[in-house]
Amino acid sequence: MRIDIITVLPELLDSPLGHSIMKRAQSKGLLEVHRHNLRDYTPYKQGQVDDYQFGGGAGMVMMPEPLALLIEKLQAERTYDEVIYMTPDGKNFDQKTANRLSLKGNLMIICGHYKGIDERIRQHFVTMEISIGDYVLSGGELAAAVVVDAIGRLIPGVLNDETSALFDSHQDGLLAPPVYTRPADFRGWKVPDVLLSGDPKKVDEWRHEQALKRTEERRPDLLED
Ligand code: 6GU
Repeated sequence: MRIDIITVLPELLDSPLGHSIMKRAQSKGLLEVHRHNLRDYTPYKQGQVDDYQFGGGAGMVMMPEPLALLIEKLQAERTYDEVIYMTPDGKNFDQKTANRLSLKGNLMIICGHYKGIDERIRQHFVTMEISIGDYVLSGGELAAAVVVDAIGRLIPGVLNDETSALFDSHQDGLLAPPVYTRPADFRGWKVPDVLLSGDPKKVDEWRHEQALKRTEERRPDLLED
């Protein structure tokens, strides 16, 4: 999978995408992330990419011209399955969306700043708008990093058995059960006996019960559908 990210702050994406599973996905050649600095594509002086909003009011808006030039340059090079705009008024991102996007070949992600991007870019180029939750971030970059991480780890071959996504919270619509490691007795706090029983069927049953219990207690909304 190839992901092209349009941003005015490419450095903000270095660290989140440069370690651990995201690093491995890229060095294995299963994921390519290309960042493009919007300022390199502006026809305006001094790298200007934003301007005052028509109608007045506080806050700058990202101008359509630099975005259109960069989006069209990328679209001339390959076909994109989705052109995604990261915005707090987008559709809430969830595991189902991550699963679906992980099967795509080419994605473009546009990170907004300030008051956002000119509406005409959303109407004419963007095919999907994503929010990562009901709060406001300073820009779309950290949200884009979240989305790329969630998608990237699902690309076939990225995770091995040990890190398998199959038992993640949300993957089966339930929260994950509790986990324990050595020692079996830490300060008198004991690991549940069933996990030491060596009986895989009992362990599976216990984990499923615990997942259900956790979901009922913490996220009953997940059990509604
Ligand atoms: Cl995608 N962008 C920004 N700026 N804030 C957000 C968001 C995105 N998702 C939640 N808050």
